[in-house]
Amino acid sequence: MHVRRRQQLGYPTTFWSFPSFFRVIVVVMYASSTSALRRKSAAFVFPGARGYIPRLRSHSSLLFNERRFFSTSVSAAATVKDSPGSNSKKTGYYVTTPIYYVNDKPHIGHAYTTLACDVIARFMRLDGRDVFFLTGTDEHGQKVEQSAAKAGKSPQTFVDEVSQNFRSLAKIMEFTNDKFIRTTQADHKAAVQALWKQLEAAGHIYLGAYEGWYSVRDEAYYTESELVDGKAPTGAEVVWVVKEPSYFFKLSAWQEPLLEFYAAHPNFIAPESRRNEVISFVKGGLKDLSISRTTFKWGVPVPEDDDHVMYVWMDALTNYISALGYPEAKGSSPTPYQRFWPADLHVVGKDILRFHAVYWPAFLMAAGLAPPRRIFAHGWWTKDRQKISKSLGNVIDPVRLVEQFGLDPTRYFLMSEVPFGNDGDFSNDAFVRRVNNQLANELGNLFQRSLAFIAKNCEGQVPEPTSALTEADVAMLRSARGLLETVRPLVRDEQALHRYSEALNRVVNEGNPYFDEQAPWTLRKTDKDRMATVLYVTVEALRSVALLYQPLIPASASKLLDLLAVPSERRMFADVGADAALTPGTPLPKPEGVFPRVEDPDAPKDGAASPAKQKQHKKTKAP
Ligand code: ME8
Repeated sequence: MHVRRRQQLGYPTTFWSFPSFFRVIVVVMYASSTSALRRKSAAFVFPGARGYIPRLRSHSSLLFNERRFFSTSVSAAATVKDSPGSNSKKTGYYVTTPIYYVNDKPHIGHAYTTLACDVIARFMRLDGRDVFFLTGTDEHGQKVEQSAAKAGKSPQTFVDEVSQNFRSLAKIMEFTNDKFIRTTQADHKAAVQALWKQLEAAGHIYLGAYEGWYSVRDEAYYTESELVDGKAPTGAEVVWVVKEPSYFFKLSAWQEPLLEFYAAHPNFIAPESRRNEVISFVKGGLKDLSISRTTFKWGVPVPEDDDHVMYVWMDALTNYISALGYPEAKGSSPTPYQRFWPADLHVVGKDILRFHAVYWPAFLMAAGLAPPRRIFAHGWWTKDRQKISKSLGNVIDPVRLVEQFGLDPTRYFLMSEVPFGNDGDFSNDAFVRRVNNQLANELGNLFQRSLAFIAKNCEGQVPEPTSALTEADVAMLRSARGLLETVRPLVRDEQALHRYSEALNRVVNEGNPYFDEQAPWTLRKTDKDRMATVLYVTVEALRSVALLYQPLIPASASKLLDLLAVPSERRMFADVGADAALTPGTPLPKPEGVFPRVEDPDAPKDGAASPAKQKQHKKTKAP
């Protein structure tokens, strides 16, 4: 049989792309499955619909077989992980943001990184993983000390106030971090000192003297050859540090081990271009790293030498393990450290990749601890192609964005506008276009018109699909139910967050023409059974799509699932498939719009602003 003919008959074409010996095995497996199983397969499409089984068997068993392929590949993939320093006791999934300096209030860049981690954390939780999501604030160092002095406050009072802005942002943006760490906490300081002692005991720290360039803004040392026109390569001012006593970490000894580590763990640094940059930096030669200062006091004291405070990056990087209770006492049940370390993913901006991909694994390996599994460095947001900075007056305040446009539109825009890893330029125009095109015109529209039609013509209940499925129906359902298999590797393995939202959009954008072509408004007059089937397929496909939109636009996706009467206990990704399909006859709430169009507040006004917009935005804001 030709593939085309097979398609017409509704066979899954993926099946025919397997080698023939494999197809034989599958057919034998299928033939040996009991009739009870086949009955169950029909129930996957329309659960509780025993009466439909004889008529729907061919299509539903097809979907059932497909599902078995999926579940096999998922469980295999879930157990195979790229795991530098793999810890066999580890059960959880650990994702972190950088901890942010508290020299100023948060801007769009900080919101962006934490949002990306929030989407990943929500995704992994819905996918059944035991997740720990960490964010927090980096409160020591010269930069913070200087900002406090400028504000006329003691460093502690200053950091308490500014850190609170980051916590408030997390509330406003509905971030689901499990912990918010502050480096001024006593337990964190104790952990940093413990790591120092561990490194010292292993012979990796020595006392010397530092002389050279330092940038307070970057909290980084630079060599003469790295300077560009007398400034740091980042454009930050540098100051000459007059020879002062300093402890050093023997970073030079880690050049070869690091290169070997990168070679053995090709997924450790992403994206690929950044990985290459790090490798060539390390190949260029590593110098020992000054890890203490004596000319200011706002830091963690060096154990047994409190003339020195520790280099703020050594202090800050340790947050990823201090937050898990390092150095914990051994217990019988797994401690947070045992459950979650090594981290599955550190998400950082490209500006701080070197600290995470070079210094951090070197510190850990020297202390005999496992390095993290992966570091993803995302790109930079600019405004009108210029760096965002207070002095240029072009800072974008994420709280204001949420107030102007609503939370979910803001989350959606930030996660889908720019390929994750690339730089992006912010504009209200791009915001309005993207959100209106995809959320209002495509997703919102398909929901609204299918549910409004059902409310009018099916007594406001999930319709009963009483006619056999056509090829178009099967294709629509398969696209929606196959989504999880498409997006899981994009989020979990590649952090291609823009491709994740693109994949969801593709299915929605397939749903609108499906609905148009099937034209239930015509079927209402000619074939009511077929009309009900088309409506059922549409809302059942939308159910899978809405489940998968949850990490990106949580409040709106939850509203969509409410409109489909999906019970709260059936909203995990395990429910995306036919097992949890909508039950015909379930009463549906009165349909209402979920995605009002957004407007550019800076655009010239040509009429009244939509009051619906204001209403929606209020609803999606955090309490
Ligand atoms: O570097 N675009 O803190 P930080 C995108 N405390 N992301 C941006 C951005 C922009 N324009 N501006 C900032 C520190 N970010 C250290 C980290 S971690 C152990 C210590 C984001 O307040 C991005 O994630 O300067 C960047 O890496 C981070 O904020 C820098 O935050």
